[in-house]
Amino acid sequence: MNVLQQKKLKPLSFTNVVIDDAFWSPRIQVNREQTIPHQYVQCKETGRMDAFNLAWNHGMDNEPHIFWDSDVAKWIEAASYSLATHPDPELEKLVDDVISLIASAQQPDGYINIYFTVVKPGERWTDLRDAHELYCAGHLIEAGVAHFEATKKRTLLDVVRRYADHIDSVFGIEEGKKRGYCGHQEIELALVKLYRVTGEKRYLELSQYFIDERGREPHYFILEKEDKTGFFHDFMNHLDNIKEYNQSHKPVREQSKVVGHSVRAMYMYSAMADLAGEIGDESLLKACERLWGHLHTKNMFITGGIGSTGKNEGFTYDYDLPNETSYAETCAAIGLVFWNQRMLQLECDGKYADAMERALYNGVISGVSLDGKKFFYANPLASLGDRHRNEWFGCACCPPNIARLLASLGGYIYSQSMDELIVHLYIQGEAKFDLHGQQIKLKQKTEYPWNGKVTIHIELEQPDVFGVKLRIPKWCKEAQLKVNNQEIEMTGILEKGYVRMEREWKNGDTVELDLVMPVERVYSHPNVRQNVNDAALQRGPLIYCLESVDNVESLHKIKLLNEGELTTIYDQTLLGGVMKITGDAEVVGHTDWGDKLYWTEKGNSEPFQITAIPYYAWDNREPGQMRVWIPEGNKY
Ligand code: FUB
Ligand code: ZN
Repeated sequence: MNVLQQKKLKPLSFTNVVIDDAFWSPRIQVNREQTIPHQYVQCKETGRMDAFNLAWNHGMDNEPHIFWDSDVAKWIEAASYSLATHPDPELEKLVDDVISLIASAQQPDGYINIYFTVVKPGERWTDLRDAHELYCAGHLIEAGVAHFEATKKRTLLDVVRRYADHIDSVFGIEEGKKRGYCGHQEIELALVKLYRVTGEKRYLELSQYFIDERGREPHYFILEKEDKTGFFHDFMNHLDNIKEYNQSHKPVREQSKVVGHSVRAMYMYSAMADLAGEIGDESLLKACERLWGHLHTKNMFITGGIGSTGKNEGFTYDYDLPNETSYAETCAAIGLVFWNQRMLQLECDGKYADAMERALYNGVISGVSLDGKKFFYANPLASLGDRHRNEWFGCACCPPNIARLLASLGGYIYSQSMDELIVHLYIQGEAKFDLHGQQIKLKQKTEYPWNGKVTIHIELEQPDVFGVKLRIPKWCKEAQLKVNNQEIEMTGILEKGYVRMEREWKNGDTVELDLVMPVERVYSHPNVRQNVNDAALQRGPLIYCLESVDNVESLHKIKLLNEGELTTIYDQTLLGGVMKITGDAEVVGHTDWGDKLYWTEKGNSEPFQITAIPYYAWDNREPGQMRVWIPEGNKY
C-alpha cells in the first residue's frame, strides 16, 4: 500500500446514518413518497419498464431508446436506498418485480441492453461513441450494487455480475478483445463499486482499462466511425470538437482543462478519483487536482452548476458563465457532488466539501420542485419567466439522478480513518461508526442551513483516544468551538478547512460549533463579463435569488444599494419554510419616458425593499422572472 492508499478515508455508509433534519428530512420524505412513485409511473407509462420484456418489433410504435435502461436502473438505485432507510414492503415488491423483468432480459451470454437486443440486434458494441451501451451497463451495475447494499438481496447483483463478466470478455488489451471505451463515461465508476462490493479485482482492472484506454492513439472513435455513422451523427458533427466532447482528446492523465460534456466529465473524474485511491495512482490524483482547479476557479456557476451552454451540454471557455442561458444540468451538479465526495476521501481538504455543499444546497436541489414531481434539466441563473420544471423528459437522466442522490444523502455526511471521525456536512441525525473495536455514535443537532449552530454528542462504551474533525466551511468567517462547554482556540487545530480535536473521548462528551452566518454579498471575478457591477446574496451555504412574485415584474430594474442594509427573517409559511433576505434597493421608475425608446436623460429611481429567497426554491409559485446576480450601486 502506498501513502495515497493508506491515507484514504472511508465514507460512512448511508446505512449507518439516520437523517432527522428539519431541512433534509422533508425533502427525503417527498422523494420517497412522491418522486420515486412518480418516476415509476413515468417509466411505466413511457414504455421504459415494459421494454425489458423485449417484445418490441420493427414497425411498432414507441421504439425503445438507447438511454431507457439507464432510467430504470437509476430508479431501482433510488428505490433501493430508500428501502434501506425506510422499509416499505410494497416498494420492495415493485423493485423485485422490476429486477425480475431485467433478469428476464439477460441474454444467455450475460448481455443486457434493450436497444441492441430488439432494435439493432447483431450490432452490439459497434457504436461505442454514441450509443451509450456501456453507460447503460454502468447504471445497471450501480443499481445492482445499491440494491445489494440496501437489501442484502443478490438478485440484481448476480445479474449485473454476469453482465460485467461478459463485458470483461469483450473489452481489454488482450488479443481478440475490443480496445474500445464508452462515449459516455459511467461504467468506470460503476465497476469500482462492483469491485468494492464483491472484492473481485477483475472489475477494478476493467475500470482501469477503460480509463487508461481513453484518448489513446490510434483513436478508437475515429476508427469506429470510418465505416459507420453513429446514433448521434448529426449532433456530433455540429460540435466543435468531438474528442473533447467526450474527453477522449488526450489520455486522461495528460488532461488539465475541463472540456466537453459536463456530465461525462464528472463521471470520468469520479472514476479517476476512485481508481487513484484504490490502486494508489498518484498520476490520476494529480490529473484530478489540475482539472478540479480549472473547473472550480474558472468554470463553475455560483450555484455549483456547471456547463455553460446547451450546445454541447458542457463547458465553453474560461469565465463564460452566462445567466439566462446557463445550462447547469442537474446531472452535472450531481456529478460534481460525486466527484468532490471522492476527492474528499483522498485528501480531507475542506475545499472539496465546500464545493460538494455548494452544489448540494443550490444547483442540485433546484433540480426538483418542492412537491417532488417536477424537474429542471437545465438550471439557469436568470429567467425571463419562461423556464419551468417538467414532469419528465424524453431524455430523462436528471429526475432519477436526483432521486438516487437524495435517497442516499446519508452517505455524504461523514467519513472515518483509522483514528478519526470526520464531519463534512451539518445535517441533524445520528451516525454509527466502528472504531477501535467499538461502536461510536455521533448525534448531531442543528438547524443548518438556517442557523450555523451545531451540537455533537458523542456516545461510546469505553473512553477512547481518537480525533474528531469538523469542517469549517469557507463561507464562514467567524466560528466558535467548545468541548464540554469549554472554549477551544481554533487557530492551532485548523487543518485544510477542518478543526481536529484529538483527546480521550468519553460517553456524553459534547462538541458545540457556532458558524456565524451573516448575509454576504458575493462578487464574480471581473472576467465574468455577465456579472460585472452585480452582486449575489449568500447566507451560509445558500445562494439567494429574486423572483418577480416577491419583487417587481422586471427584475433587471432593481438595483441593490451599496450601503443598503440586508436583513433576514424566517418565514415558516413560505416555500416549506425559508429564511428570506430583505434589503434596501432602488427600482427604476417610468416617469416621463412616454413612447421614447432612447433618451439623453436618465430615468428616475424609487426606493424599494427587495425580498430574496434561496435559489433552490425558485419556480415553485406563480411564474415570473428570476435572477441570482443583482446590479449593485450607489443611491441615485
Ligand atoms: O447522454 C445521457 C445523458 O443525457 C447525459 O448525461 C445528459 O447530459 C443527457 O445528454
Ligand atoms: Zn441529466
